[in-house]
Amino acid sequence: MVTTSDNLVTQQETLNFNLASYLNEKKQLVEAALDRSLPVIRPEKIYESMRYSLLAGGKRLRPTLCLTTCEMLGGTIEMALPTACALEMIHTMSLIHDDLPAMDNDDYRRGKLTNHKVYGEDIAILAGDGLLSYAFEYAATQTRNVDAHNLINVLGRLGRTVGASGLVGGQVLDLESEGKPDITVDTLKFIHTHKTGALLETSVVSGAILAGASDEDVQRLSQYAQNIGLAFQIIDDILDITSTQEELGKTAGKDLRDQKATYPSLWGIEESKQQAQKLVDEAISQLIPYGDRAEPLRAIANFIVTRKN
Ligand code: GRG
Repeated sequence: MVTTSDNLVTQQETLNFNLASYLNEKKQLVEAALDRSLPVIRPEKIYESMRYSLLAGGKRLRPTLCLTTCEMLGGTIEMALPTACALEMIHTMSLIHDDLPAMDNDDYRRGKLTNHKVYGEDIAILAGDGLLSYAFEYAATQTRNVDAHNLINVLGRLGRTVGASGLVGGQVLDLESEGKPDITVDTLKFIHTHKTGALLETSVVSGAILAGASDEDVQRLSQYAQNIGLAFQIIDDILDITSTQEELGKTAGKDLRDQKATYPSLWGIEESKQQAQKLVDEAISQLIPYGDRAEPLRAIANFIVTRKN
């Protein structure tokens, strides 16, 4: 499978900031923390199943956004790492459940067989449940040197993000929209701001809150994140059409097969690319007050539209 950022070095050289090595460094940090976070104990099968998906790779974009934002605002990695891991646990559980036969029904994820293909549907459902509850336990018990009010704020936002007003709500509307390729752009936007955008937004905003950000900063960075969240999904829809299974690590061409309305099906590929670029430009404009310190968030926004998987 193509790794996160192989195609970025040339582009980022112009900015004198090497995003590829920045992303790799953060990814390694997060993967080591995730590995430590979840030892195998009795009953082994459930822990093995949780670890199978949690340590299966992926870009680790959500934890990276959390760490990067926290550092940009003067916080430390240590302050944000437990929440960064929790975000990845939640993201991974949503992928496990999304891949189930009752949902999107996919056999491959992150270049490997999906969790239910290896462990069975019963254990896959429970692995998702286990990761979801552990995410909250882990962030609540492992966070250090953060004001308690700020941590509670983050935990509350995480809850809202996964529930019916976030991922669950977006997924329900997505399921209801299957086989209806004529849904409106408004409905599509609702699905994706909830299913995909909400967790990306919470990743950025939680990093800010852990660092003790002002309301104004939270507002501004939330705007940045909403824009990159939608751009991320538009590009995801395009990649589903233009990439191979090998590049994506999951089945390609699924949206067409499942008769799903997507941004390219409503707008065409070129217009979709332009809209994604517009959203990224808008996101980057929110970072002006942070000057050079925002270079990683700027580069990540650009990466969203140039990524290949
Ligand atoms: C959250 C309680 C709870 C239930 C889950 C199944 C479900 C409800 C929601 C679906 C959420 C979902 C799978 C959204 C898709 C988001 C998306 C674009 C995933 C791909 O993200 P990448 O490209 O993946 O960052 P990697 O593998 O790189 O981490």
